[in-house]
Amino acid sequence: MKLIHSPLHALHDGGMELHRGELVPCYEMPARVDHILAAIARAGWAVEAPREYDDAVFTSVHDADYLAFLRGAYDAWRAEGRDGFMLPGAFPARGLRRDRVPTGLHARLGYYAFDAGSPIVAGTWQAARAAAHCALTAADLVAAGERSTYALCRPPGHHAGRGMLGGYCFLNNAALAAQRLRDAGMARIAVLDVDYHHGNGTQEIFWDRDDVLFVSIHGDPNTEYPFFLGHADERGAGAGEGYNHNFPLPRGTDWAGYAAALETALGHVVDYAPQALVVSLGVDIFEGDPISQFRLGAADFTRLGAHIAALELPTVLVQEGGYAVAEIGDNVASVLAAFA
Ligand code: Q9C
Ligand code: ZN
Repeated sequence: MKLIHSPLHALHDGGMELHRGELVPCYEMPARVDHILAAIARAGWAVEAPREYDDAVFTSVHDADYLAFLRGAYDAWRAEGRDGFMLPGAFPARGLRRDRVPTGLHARLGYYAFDAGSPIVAGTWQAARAAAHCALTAADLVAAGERSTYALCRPPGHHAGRGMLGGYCFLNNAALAAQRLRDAGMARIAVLDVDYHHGNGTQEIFWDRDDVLFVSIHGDPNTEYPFFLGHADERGAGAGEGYNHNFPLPRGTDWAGYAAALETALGHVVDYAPQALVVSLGVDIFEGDPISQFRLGAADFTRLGAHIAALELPTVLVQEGGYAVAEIGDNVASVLAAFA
């Protein structure tokens, strides 16, 4: 299996996030990657650099105006004499207009963001771009015949929608990988999202399509982030109806509860008979995760990897969340071991 990593991730070091009403240091920090790389080295696996892509490739899943905002946001912030990190404070919620993009920078930040937990800093665009390049490279390798690849993406991506950032995510790495596999001629792609948080961005992007199946197991959005998407009755629309499957599970779910949902979820993937699988691999389902509430132990990641690998599909694994920094490397490596 090939593993793709870019050191440019470190250019995104967010500072503070608003977490449950309190400003706290970002959980999504560069050290996460250091621990994953250390575990990869202990396993004796090599990492390689991503290929370069033109920014136009991002329009395959994102809106052009959103990309332009993201690319220029921090320069505009500097032009206003500011430094540090950018966080929004007001959003176009119900009753407010979303049919026009405001002109002011702070107004546009709120327009394109959906939470105050995803700071933009000077290097955010470059880091997000490099993460997306890792996912695209991992997809290109699988399209060229590689059985499985892993993209060590940071910042993560699955909360980013067509025109929306949030949940530490700016560019949707998994969606870009899935679309890349489609563009390489594979007719049907399945995305399996095992991150603790519902992959609202990926669901939105493929909502009305039958050529990309989205299956997600996650904390119940009644109480868990991102709160406003991820319920079981969300099945897709138009041509995409029946090609979206959500498995919200209660806080405290352990391997037994998780495995039951996983079996049904994997059944949907098998029934779809995809040419390739993209896995949004969040390891924040770990019992020690500081912002999540499932109870999977370290050994359960070996089981998770074995169940997914048993599909025997060409597979692109894309790193998403995981905030128990000391354990994140071992938990990721335990999943990858089934593919390596
Ligand atoms: N103000 C991923 O695991 N925390 N993202 C709440 C809201 C957001 C997690 C902040 C958690 C996002 C990729
Ligand atoms: Zn998550």
